[in-house]
Amino acid sequence: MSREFSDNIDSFEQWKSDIGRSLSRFRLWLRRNELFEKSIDDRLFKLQESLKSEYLTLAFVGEFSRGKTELINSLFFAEYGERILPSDAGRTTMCPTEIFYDRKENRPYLRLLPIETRLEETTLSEYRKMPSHWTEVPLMTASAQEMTHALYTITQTRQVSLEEALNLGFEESALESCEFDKSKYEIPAWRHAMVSFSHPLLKQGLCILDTPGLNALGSEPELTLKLLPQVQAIVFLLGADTGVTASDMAIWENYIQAMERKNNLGLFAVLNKIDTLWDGLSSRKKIDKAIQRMLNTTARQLQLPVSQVLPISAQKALLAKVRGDKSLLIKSQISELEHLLSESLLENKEQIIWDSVVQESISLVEEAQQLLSNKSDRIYKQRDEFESVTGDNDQRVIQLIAENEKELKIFETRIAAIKPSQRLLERQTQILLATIGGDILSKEVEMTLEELVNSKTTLGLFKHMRQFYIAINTIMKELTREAELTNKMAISLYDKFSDDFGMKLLEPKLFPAKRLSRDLEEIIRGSKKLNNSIFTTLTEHSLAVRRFFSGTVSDVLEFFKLTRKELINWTQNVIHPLTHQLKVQQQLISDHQHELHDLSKSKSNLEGKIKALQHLIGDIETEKHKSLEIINFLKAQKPAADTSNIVRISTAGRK
Ligand SMILES: Nc1nc2c(ncn2[C@@H]2O[C@H](COP(=O)(O)OP(=O)(O)O)[C@@H](O)[C@H]2O)c(=O)[nH]1
Ligand SMILES: [Mg+2]
Repeated sequence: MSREFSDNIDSFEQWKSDIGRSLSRFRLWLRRNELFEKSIDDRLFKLQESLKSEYLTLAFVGEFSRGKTELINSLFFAEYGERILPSDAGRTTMCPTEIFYDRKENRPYLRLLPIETRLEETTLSEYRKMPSHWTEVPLMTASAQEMTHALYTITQTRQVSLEEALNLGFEESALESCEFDKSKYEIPAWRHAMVSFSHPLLKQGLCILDTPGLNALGSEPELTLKLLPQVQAIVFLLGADTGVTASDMAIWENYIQAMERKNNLGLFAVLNKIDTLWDGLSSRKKIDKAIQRMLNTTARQLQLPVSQVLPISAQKALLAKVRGDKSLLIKSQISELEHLLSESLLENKEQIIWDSVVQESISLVEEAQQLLSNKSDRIYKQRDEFESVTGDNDQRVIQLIAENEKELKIFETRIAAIKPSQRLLERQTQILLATIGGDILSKEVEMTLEELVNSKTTLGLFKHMRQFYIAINTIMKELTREAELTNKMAISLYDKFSDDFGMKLLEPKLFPAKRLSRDLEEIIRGSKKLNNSIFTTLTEHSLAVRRFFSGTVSDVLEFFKLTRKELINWTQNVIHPLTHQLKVQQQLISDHQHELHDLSKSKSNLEGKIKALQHLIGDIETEKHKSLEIINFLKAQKPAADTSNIVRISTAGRK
């Protein structure tokens, strides 16, 4: 891929490590200021880890033989000097392939999941966690030839009877009988492939997803429902040699437009193989006109603005790169695509990291800053008290001791008074937990699974699945209602606290019931949308439908499991800033009391005590300033909102 792309990836890595470093700085800051708390430190550590583990995924989607694999070769692997990934394969041969660098295993491998696993109800995500079910092929990355040879195994096929092929989820119309034994059919030997090797871009977190055509998309709902929605960008390929065919349209309408509402997704429509329009006899102008005509037609059919369909020749681009032929490279028009990809991929990813990591980090720093600021208010007051003690005014010291004692008492009673409200809040979150508790859910899920297993017809399967959606929806509504109540309680607890103690506090972090409910809707909506397309293409394959539904069920279960975790976390964290503030303040007052008693014995050290507090104030001001720097730095990491040159999926279908 172009220099620009790797430069951009470099700056993305830089961006992430800058954020990571400022989180480290903040963790040190907390320790230095005696604000270290294990729960907060753990959270920060997790945020740092998630920064490191983020993959950037780019998927190539389209009907078979549009040149997806060839394009991947020319974009990423041209420096090997040959076709690393097999891109001259026949129609049924390629399985979905993920190419990435496995940081944990830290070694190259090719893992292949046998096609027979389709007979099991185990989902692809579950298989991912079970390496022993995959066949492993060694990868010798030092030699291009060895690599090519090893990767060729991805295209292996098997010969099976018609019945076996149908059982495995293949459609009869899509099958080809074998050349020598007409009673047998040729099917791909593998269901999924994972390639890990240490290419510079992959090492930086790029993951490439190569998908086969419509048939495989149709029989692997998990691919379309799970893998595709997670990617940062999709390149949708069409061929200039075929134009937009009915099956191209089926993929576009059923799978790509289905993700219409997804934000932060870069989508590119590419018209590949424009070299088939270059004929030696026509003038350049004539050829350009022909390409333009084709682009117009394609754009109309996809309902995209014509500027969003890019003409390229993947094959000639690969050739040009291997041979170092500059004029051919220009003719292949690959650079425009490279430019768009490098921009949108990173920009989308930055937005996601900003939303999920940086915003939370900022609020943690702000919370700590608030604490320090209340601490310094208290110390200013104590310094002023010392300064009001002049000469040998014993009376003043006695008065201060009495006032301080009173304040300490008030603190203690108020801490005690906050306990009941805290318990009330805890009880309310128990109610919340119960609404999404394991019991209620497992009853629902068990019922659904049983019905899924017992359903005689695919129609029955769909009916039960609809009932499941309704039941889950009811549970979520209940959760949202209870969560509103809980949030109100948290707000009033905070109000009471700042009134009672006369301290400034940040707003409590509310339980994000609305966001969670949106996330669940997203799962259900995706599932329903796919329902419709599976319903029309896959009615025969009840196993695929079953696997798909049990996939939805396990997604929903996983969602509620995470929600429960989030709720428990929230309960602990919402009270935490309050109790933490109280502890810090209480400590300050009781230290001050010691000092005052000291003064009542001898005032010889008054100057020294004032100086010490003055010093402390100076230190705190410096530290406050440092926390402000961290906040400002993090805020400045907000990705630019300019996305004008990215084909947003939300514009697809609505010109
Ligand atoms: N003429 C021409 N052929 C191409 C181009 N890109 C790919 N092909 C050929 O189209 C066939 C299918 O390519 P492949 O990458 O395997 O398609 P996929 O099934 O979409 O991955 C192969 O024979 C390629 O060499 C191109 O830009 N021009
Ligand atoms: Mg391919």
